[in-house]
Amino acid sequence: MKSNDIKRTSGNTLTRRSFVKATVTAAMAGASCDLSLAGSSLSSSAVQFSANPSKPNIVFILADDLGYGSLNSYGADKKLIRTPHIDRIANAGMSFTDAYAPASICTPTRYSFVTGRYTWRTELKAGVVNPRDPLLPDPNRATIASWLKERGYNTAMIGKWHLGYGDKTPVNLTGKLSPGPLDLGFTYHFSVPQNHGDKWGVYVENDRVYGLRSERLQPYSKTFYGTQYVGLDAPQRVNKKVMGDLTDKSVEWLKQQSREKPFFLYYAPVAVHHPITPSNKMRGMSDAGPYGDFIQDLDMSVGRLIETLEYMNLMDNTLIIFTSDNGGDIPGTDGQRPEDQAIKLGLRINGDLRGDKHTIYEGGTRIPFIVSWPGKVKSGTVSNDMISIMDIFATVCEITDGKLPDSKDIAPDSFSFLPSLMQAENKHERPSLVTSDVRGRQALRKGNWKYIDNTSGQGENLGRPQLYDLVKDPSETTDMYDQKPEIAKRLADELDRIRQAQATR
Ligand SMILES: [Ca+2]
Repeated sequence: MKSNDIKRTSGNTLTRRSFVKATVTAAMAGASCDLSLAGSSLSSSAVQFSANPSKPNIVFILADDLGYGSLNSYGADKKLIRTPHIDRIANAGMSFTDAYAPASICTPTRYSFVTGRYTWRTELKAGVVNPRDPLLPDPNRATIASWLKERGYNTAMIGKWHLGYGDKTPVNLTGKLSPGPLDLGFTYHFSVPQNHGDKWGVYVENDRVYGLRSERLQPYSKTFYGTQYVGLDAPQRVNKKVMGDLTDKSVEWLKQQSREKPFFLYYAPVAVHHPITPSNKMRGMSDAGPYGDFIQDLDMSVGRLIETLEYMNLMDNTLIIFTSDNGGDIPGTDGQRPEDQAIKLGLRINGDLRGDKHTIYEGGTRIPFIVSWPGKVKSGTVSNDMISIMDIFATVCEITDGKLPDSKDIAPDSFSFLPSLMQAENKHERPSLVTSDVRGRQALRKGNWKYIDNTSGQGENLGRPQLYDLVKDPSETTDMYDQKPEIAKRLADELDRIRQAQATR
């Protein structure tokens, strides 16, 4: 990392430097800049930029359960896994050290991305949308897709959805799956409806099960999760081919785009969520077992999207964001799972962070977050600014309109990080951020501090609150709650205020 990348960031960054160094910078330092993406000019301030709204193409890639330490550019050992395509985006753009998923599980992160709103403001206070639950986002609420569609974008959601379909429980799987993504502003949709290996066992295209032949249901064998497949009369997904299928669909959709009309692709690959099913092509290619192979499948998919954009000469006007919906999963039950094998081989799935998917600790919610935008975002840079996946909506609003929406009903909890991308002098950073876990327990990060409330989404007491200094103690080893009661109180009060409010931006 270049020293000026540290200096330009604010206040407490020097104290964070050692932690950053251990992760993001390790791979950055050795990065070459022989990239067609590289080379850029900088706007001196966000204000200047905001006066010139633009409509870049936007490709948002949301990996599933990819941990903070699972890319070479975030410190993963190249002797174990290789992620050249994702690293290439990092080398060409900006990597964030302090980016967060809104929650340590799938659905809340995906809801917050689409709406720019905390999921716990809805009826879903904990857990995820189940396979036959209705659509979680309200079609009357603006989404990032409806926002962009109104501004002339072609919009597509391809990949894992996990936000439900229809308006009743249980949803009729053989009927019209509406309301759904098409009612939220996406003009094309092709999905794994719930999870990799889910009991639907099929794909959804737009508002129907893909290739549905009849209403016949013939349940058969068991999924990875132990439940029976529904047995829909439609082409069944083959797990090790799903990454390839979703990428094929994305490439196909990109090939229909042109320079005449901007586009927004929300691509949600199923890797590296269990079941761990690397493709035949990637099997055995990593040195971290099948889990490493599956990470490399993810990388290969990203490479295919980049290649397509390049062949179509669309790269120069395309903003790419790559991140993960929550931290890596460390099952740790019998030690036989591919994730466990990868850890035994030396892969530090979540880097130095404590905890994993489902938990309230940093390993559950802090995620790799990389943005490239040729000519706008300076290549090979690192930012320590605290941002959230939930902030993409407001950032996109500022890019397209030069300002945030007047109505706080739109993206109510979303803060634009465009000033961070532009390395602006006067940044309006988000003041604090709430994260949550599988049980709906919440934490508030503010500056160096993280307060864990330890009340579940249903109001159940899960233990006493905790307090960590994430700068001095990024691995959350020492609870400071007793030593710093006044800080704990201040953060607890702020968390209460955020819960009571309808919007925070
Ligand atoms: Ca996930």
